[in-house]
Amino acid sequence: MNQSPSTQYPKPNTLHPLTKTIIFFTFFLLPFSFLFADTIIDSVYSDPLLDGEICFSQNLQGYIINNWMYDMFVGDSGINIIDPDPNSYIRSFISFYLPQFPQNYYIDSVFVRLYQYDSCGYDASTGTYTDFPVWNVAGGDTIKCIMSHIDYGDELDIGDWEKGDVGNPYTYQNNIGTITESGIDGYRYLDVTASVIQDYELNRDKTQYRIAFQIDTDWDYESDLVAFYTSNGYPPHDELKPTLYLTFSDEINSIGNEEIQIEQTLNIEIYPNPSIISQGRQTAISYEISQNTNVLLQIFNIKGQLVETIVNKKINAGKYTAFWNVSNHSSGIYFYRIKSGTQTATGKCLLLK
Ligand SMILES: [Ca+2]
Ligand SMILES: [Ca+2]
Ligand SMILES: [Ca+2]
Repeated sequence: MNQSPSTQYPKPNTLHPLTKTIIFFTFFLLPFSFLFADTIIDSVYSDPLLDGEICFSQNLQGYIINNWMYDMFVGDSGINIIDPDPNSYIRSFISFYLPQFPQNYYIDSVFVRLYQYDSCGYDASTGTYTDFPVWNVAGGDTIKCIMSHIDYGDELDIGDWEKGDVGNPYTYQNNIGTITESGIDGYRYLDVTASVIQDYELNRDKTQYRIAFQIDTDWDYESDLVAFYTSNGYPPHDELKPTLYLTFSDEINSIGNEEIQIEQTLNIEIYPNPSIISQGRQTAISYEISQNTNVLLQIFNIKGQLVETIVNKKINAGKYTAFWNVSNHSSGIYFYRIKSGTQTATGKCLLLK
């Protein structure tokens, strides 16, 4: 089986340029010594042979496998797409070959990125079309498109339809997260760190997912769909292809929340968090202090060099939001450190341009 297109380990400043600026901030706080850890970032496209979808056809009362396509549909077809095959419903599958694990490194974070280029939905209660699926069924207010962590092997076959369902032995974990709940076209991200760690531990060469709605069809004879691009060559833009972003660190304390030991006394929130896209060129760091004090908020690069001081002043107790304009900064790992009196908290972000 072919190896995925990119398995080398570019340093952050050589990461493939992307058209948008995206920032991930980790939820957890890290010891400041982590600033001096060595970090590897790898980006891997999904495997074109394993991108695809399975449609359950109402007319045939059987399954149709579609791969080698340039899109992945999730939802139901209604009568608009496959006439006269009403309400056939579709689940999509995606697969990434995992790069060789770099020696003496540990997984820091892994994100899946998909590009959602279309969606449509019909609201039977109002008789109107929207740009996102509408499920007029009991519980239909839940229109999240979810991903499950599965093993569907080296090819997509009809036996994979239920991989992702509770109780299927090839389902590692159903509903690992929401990949989209919006009709807005654009990138979608999901933190799959735990899933990829599990795949490495099982000596799997792939990390695989099923994408589905929690409701297969609403039987309103209208299409309710969301569509993502695959790796199959159209459109020919790498930045639109499904991509897995992996970061490895040589510091063991970068793995997972439970191994992080730090006295967390400041209340800090970061926007966007890892599952939200930063559409603009600045990001917000919110913090709350309980007493009047000096606050120092600074950004550092991977070498531990000061990049920018965001806040340095005495402020009253309360909740504040500081903004970091990233338009002049290159791709890579950055760290923020906030000091309030004797208290210090440190976090990490991944900037992709
Ligand atoms: Ca509908
Ligand atoms: Ca299979
Ligand atoms: Ca429908």
